Amino acid sequence: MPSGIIIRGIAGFYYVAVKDDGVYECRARGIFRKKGLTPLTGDRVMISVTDPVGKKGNIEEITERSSELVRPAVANVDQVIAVIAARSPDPDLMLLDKILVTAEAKGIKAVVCINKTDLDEDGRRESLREPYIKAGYDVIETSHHDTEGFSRLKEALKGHISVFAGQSGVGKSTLLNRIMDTVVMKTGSVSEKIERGRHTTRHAELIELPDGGYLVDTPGFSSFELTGIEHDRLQFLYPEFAEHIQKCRFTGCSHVFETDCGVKLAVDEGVIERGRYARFTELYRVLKQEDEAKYRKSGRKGMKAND
Ligand SMILES: Nc1nc2c(ncn2[C@@H]2O[C@H](COP(=O)(O)OP(=O)(O)OP(=O)(O)O)[C@@H](O)[C@H]2O)c(=O)[nH]1
Ligand SMILES: [Mg+2]
Ligand SMILES: [Zn+2]
Repeated sequence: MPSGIIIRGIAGFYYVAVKDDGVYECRARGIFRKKGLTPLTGDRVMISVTDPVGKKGNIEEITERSSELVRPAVANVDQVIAVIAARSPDPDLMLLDKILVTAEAKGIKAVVCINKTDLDEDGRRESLREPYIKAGYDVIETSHHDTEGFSRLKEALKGHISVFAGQSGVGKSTLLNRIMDTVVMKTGSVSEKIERGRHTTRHAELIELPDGGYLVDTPGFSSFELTGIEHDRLQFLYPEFAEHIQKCRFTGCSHVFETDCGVKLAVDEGVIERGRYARFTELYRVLKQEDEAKYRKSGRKGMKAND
């Protein structure tokens, strides 16, 4: 039975790329629906061919997913490229951190890409870059004129299933088109997008890259909520906190309310960047409130202090 990967799903049809044999238009077997399982773009599947000439078939089996993203709805992504622009639009670092936290929570490698460096006249990219390098992320700087950063990006994409994520207008689709050397995705100026009131990029699709690997371009978002992450867990999704947590005086330290905190000390010493930490505390408070609301709803009382 041929195996392949779902590169696109539209209205109940799944397009399955089979190595050296092109793309099959497939239906999913009813058995998946009964199991409450919906095939996702990115799923590795086994298909039975019903029409070899017209390239049609049925999805018979879905291989267990290594990851599952909701926005975009894609399975088996193993790398998130979080794209920000040095300028136009101004970087939304809270959004960037939420993307990174989400990737960490799902065990997906994350890379930061600072695009539009050609617009960076006052060296802003340096202060953008530093906190994330300190945090242990690979940071790649690009612009549509640059070649060095662009080759680093292509190298980073090789062999992975990656997604581009980030604000609208940072240049994700422009980067993808340049990688593919053709217009795969529509691009547009920020003002055009606002005028039309919609994004240029729509449904999730795996684009097979010339050097191997797949890339999913996603429509930019202006807001993005962390879901399914408990406030206690947030600290573990900041890689740069790890070595300082053990220096906290109190067990179960939240690194927000306590004194003698290893994380706070590292912030004061400049080892952890203050902005990253400030956004952590902001996210922590939001998640804590949500968790407390959930507890109240489920009728459980008496959460411990700092819990
Ligand atoms: N100056 C400059 N402009 C760029 C660069 N890359 C892209 N642009 C422009 O930025 C605008 C937005 O680019 P897109 O590629 O559509 O941005 P996007 O991130 O795909 O946006 P969404 O699909 O809405 O999320 C376009 O007008 C591009 O020409 C760059 O490196 N430098
Ligand atoms: Mg786009
Ligand atoms: Zn602490």
